Amino acid sequence: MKNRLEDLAIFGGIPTFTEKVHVGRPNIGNRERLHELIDDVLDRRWLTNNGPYVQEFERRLAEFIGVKHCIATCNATIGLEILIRALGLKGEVIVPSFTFIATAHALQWQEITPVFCDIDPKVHNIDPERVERMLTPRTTGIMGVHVWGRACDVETLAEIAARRNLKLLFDAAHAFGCSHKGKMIGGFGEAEVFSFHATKFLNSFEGGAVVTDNDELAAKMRLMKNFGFAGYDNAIYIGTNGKMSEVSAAMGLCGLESLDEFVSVNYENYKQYRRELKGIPGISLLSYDESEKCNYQYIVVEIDEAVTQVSRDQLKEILWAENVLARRYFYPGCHRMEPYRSYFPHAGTLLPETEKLAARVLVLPTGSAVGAQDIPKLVRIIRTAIANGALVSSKLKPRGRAEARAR
Ligand code: T4K
Repeated sequence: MKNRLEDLAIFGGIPTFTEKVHVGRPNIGNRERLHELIDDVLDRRWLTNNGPYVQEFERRLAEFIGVKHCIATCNATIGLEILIRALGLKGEVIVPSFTFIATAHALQWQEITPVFCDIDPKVHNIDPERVERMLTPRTTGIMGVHVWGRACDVETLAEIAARRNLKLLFDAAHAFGCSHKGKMIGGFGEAEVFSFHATKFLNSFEGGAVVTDNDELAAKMRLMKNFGFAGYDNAIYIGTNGKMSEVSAAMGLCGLESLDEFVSVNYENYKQYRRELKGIPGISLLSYDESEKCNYQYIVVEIDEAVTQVSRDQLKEILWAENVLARRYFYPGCHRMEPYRSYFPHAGTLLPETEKLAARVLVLPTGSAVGAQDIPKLVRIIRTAIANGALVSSKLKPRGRAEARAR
């Protein structure tokens, strides 16, 4: 345990962890079961194109979420693109900037302008009160993102969408296994999109799914994910290749069997972080509503530099030196990345809460690759750095300037 400043690796101490500790280390279920399923796939010689495991995965997901239709895709980004196209969105769509870049890119890829709306800083999600201010005659939809698996204010967004005749959809990439007022996320808006990327709570290596209760929309998306083919030799829509492979579905099915275990590991880690972080001035841990179903996949802390005196970026550097690869999701905000920063150079003036949060937030490692013994060691690094905040900051600042000069 590191109690003294000189013990910190950034000041010459030995790194706490010999191997890198990642945010987003994949949850891997029962390997033997996975090998069995993969053997089946190979024996069947049916590797993709709506194979039996994809169909089973879709059935199980729809049942789990309580929706009529689930369309598995090769990843969530393509799932979003297909949904956006199938809904006929055009012109402008309101989205938060505090999200992974894929949310905005899925729109821009189809030449639809993502109009970035600020967030409610208490919940990190799109602020419905600000949505209305961003609407123009070109607006065709609102895309909420359930950041960290915590639901958006779906009721208010639905009310605005209905009143203004807009389509409402959700990027639920983080929210598989989470509920809102007792109803599973996946059942809100016109449709929702999950990600089963390796780093997600449930993974299928790469993968995603669009879920909806709308029969017509579902039928359209099924065609669109398979080039628009309505049968042999007959494409009836413009389509793309959004198919999930059988091996991915096998991984997803395997993960579903271990879901309770994944939640319980994440929940225990979350509680342990909460205990360990308690009382560190200027550090607040994002909390989950335990009366809802939650995947506890993200351990998110906010750093109030006025109190800690160490900035979020300095803390990140300190942790990286200890081999803890904490991440600044979603710094700097989509509006500060290309092409959006060139298109809308002043967008930040309308996104004050996004900008503040993007400068404060740090995501810490969790999941089944993080052991109970790791968390106290990791938090001790933070505690030691902040206990000596002013000194740490002054020691790191000149280094920052020297590095900047070297660049
Ligand atoms: N919407 C939202 C709100 C999202 O967060 C995302 C994806 C999407 C849409 C799009 O979903 P997909 O199209 O990907 O299905 C990572 C993930 O790649 C990305 O899926 C995820 N969000 C985002 C939040 O995180 P990066 O660029 O940070 O990935 P990377 O390569 O830096 O990996 C993150 C950490 O995970 C690293 O420390 C290494 C570790 N890792 C990663 C992989 C792939 C592993 O330990 N093993 C692995 O196999 O985006």
